[in-house]
Amino acid sequence: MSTFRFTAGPWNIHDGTDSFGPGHRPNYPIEEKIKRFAEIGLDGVQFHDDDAVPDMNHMTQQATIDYAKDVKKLLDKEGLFAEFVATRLWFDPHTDDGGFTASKKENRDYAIWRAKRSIDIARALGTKKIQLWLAREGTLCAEGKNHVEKILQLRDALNEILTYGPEMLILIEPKPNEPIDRSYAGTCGHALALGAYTVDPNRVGVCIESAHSILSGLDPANDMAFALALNKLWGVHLNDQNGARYDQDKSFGVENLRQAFNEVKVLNENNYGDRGNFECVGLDVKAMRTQPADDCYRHLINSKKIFMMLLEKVKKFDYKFQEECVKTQNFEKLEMYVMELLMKG
Ligand code: XLS
Ligand code: MG
Repeated sequence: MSTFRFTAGPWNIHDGTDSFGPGHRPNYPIEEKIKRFAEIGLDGVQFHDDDAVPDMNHMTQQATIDYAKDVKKLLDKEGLFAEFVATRLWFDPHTDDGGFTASKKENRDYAIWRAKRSIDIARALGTKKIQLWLAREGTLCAEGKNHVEKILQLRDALNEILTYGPEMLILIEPKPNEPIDRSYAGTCGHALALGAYTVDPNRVGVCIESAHSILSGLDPANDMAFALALNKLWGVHLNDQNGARYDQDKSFGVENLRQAFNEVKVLNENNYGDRGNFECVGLDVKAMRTQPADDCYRHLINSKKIFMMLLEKVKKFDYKFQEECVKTQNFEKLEMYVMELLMKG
């Protein structure tokens, strides 16, 4: 039986900005978010490198480390831990055309520099997890890059990161599209295959995000199972998504309840969470644009609550009954049992 630790990132509380309009809620300082995260019952915080050290591009290595150490103090004060640091390679002009796979060498060098600084920040925050959502590693123009060469460059970048941080673990967070339309590591399988060809395959795993699997046309619970089978599920980003649309980051379970049930089920069955702060339940959710400012943590509160409610259902799951159904191949019966389990009080 797993003990689940819940985490979220500062970006999960935002002003409501989307591609078509500005936000209408205030932008709260990180100090306040950290305090509120603790109040609503989260256990840890996830960071982009520049969530922790906003001006890192213009700071010396030592100043970056010192700044991150102060953030660690904020966490300690609230009794929270840092789950991971994610290198943000999609904001800076150097990353317009990709990070590790940018066309220009100077931009690829910038990406590696950022990844190394992320490791410095992770050390100061007390985490060994570097998360890579490879946002712009891919192409907008199919003929714009030599894809074979780029995929090898991606592997070489992983090697540089593994070498700079010999104690660090890399979690690739696969996503098939957006902000680019063709990603180089779009699925769990791509991410793990890339990791297998690095200098230290044992230190490359995945973080599976529900919405990203759905965007790939895959079942998130199945993706989690695949990674669990190979001992590579080192993080999850739970949320929800209404089909193959733009990335929605909806509250966990609000669109695909049965799928969400199966995500909780596969995590629980495989004792995900038993490795302490290392295995967290990340809630990568965003509030709707319409959400009032005075209740803008509601999506996180709801997502955790839905997870816990589904966990109760998971614990009631009758494995004997399942076995009977499997024996007689009566999957109609099993399916109805699951529906009743979910729909009855
Ligand atoms: C975006 C990603 C992002 C990562 C962190 O689609 O989910 O939020 O989780 O870099
Ligand atoms: Mg995510």
